[in-house]
Amino acid sequence: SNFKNIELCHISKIQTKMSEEKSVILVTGGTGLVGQAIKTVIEEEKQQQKSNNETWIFCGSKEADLRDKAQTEAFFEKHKPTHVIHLAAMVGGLFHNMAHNLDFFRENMAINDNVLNASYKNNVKKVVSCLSTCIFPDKTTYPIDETMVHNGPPHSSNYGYSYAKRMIDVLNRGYHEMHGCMYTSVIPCNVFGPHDNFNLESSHVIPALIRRMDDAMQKGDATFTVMGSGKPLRQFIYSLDLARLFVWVLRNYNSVEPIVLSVDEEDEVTISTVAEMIKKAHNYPGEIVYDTTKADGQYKKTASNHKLRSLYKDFKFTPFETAIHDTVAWFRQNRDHARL
Ligand code: NAP
Ligand code: GFB
Repeated sequence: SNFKNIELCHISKIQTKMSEEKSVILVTGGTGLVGQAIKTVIEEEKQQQKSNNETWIFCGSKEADLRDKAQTEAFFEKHKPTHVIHLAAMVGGLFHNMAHNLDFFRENMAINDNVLNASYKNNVKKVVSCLSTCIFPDKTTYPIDETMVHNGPPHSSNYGYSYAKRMIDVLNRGYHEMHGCMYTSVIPCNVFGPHDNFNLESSHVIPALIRRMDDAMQKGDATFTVMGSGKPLRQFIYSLDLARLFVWVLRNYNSVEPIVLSVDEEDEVTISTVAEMIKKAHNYPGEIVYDTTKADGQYKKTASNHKLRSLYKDFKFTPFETAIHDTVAWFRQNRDHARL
């Protein structure tokens, strides 16, 4: 209980502090699924006149290729952010990771080292970076929690991405210990929503199923193939819910220790359940079949959100079926300029 008191009193002090001073918040990876959701949430705040003296900058690789140290430093010197939400990464689903583990490791190692070093050199007050529940040890007890990040090797399918992400936590500790920096990280479960990546080679399961079922509807296919057995279990968070939690972490959470941002353990669903929900949302008349020659990946990676719930008690997640419906609707309305 005294942990909570210390954290909460610390939280309230920081909250008033940030809102009084002028802040420039840089969102790296601002053009992606999570970045665009944060943009939507911030724009909603501005409409409700909750806007305080915060300037938000959302950048993608066109503004600066963050794998390149010189471009990263020039970009930070130009914008002089006081706070950074660091999302930029090479990101992909199971099959993309399996095919490119070395690239996932090298690209993300370069991006992460450049962004945190440029933040330090520009006296950024706080950086919130992004890990993932898929980077935890493959052999583990459940539920997984924040203390278990380094307790053993990750699943073989995405070791490149996983080790690069774990090094963010190592860098955060190093900058905090050596220079007193407030660099922290969040650990989301699987994310989905508008502006997702719907490309068939690199996408995650939900955007892949949404896009492929829309193709099947247009072609009038009598069957639809889900890869793998459909048995693996996942927790899915709607991107707009994650965005609200990210903004809360930026303004209120001040510990170097990572914090899991996930739906509850009991909200875990099978891939089959997801496929059936997407079928319902598309109103697809055909039959779902499973191609078990394709990999299942990790069977489960059940994470506990107990720490989040103890610090942010009344947060309400969007019901999963509603979020799926809204994402299918968004895709069908925006297919012609979505990332295919
Ligand atoms: P995304 O939609 O693929 O967006 C990736 C973002 O990173 C884009 O804005 C992209 O810019 C930018 N980026 C990639 N390479 C870059 C480079 N070399 N230089 C500068 N920017 C670069 O990914 P996302 O799903 O929003 O992921 C955001 C964060 O959440 C990532 O750190 C990811 O690891 C984490 N995460 C995602 C999930 C999930 O299920 N999606 C789950 C857990 C954690 P361009 O648009 O210019 O390419
Ligand atoms: O989202 P996903 O690709 O990645 O989900 P992970 C993979 C699961 O969905 C496997 C099944 O069980 C697949 O067999 N699946 C069914 C499909 N049909 C499809 C399809 O058309 N496309 C895809 N992609 N999957 C990732 C990590 O694991 O989790 C990444 O590899 C990342 O590093 C991400 O962190 C959050 O959830 O298995």
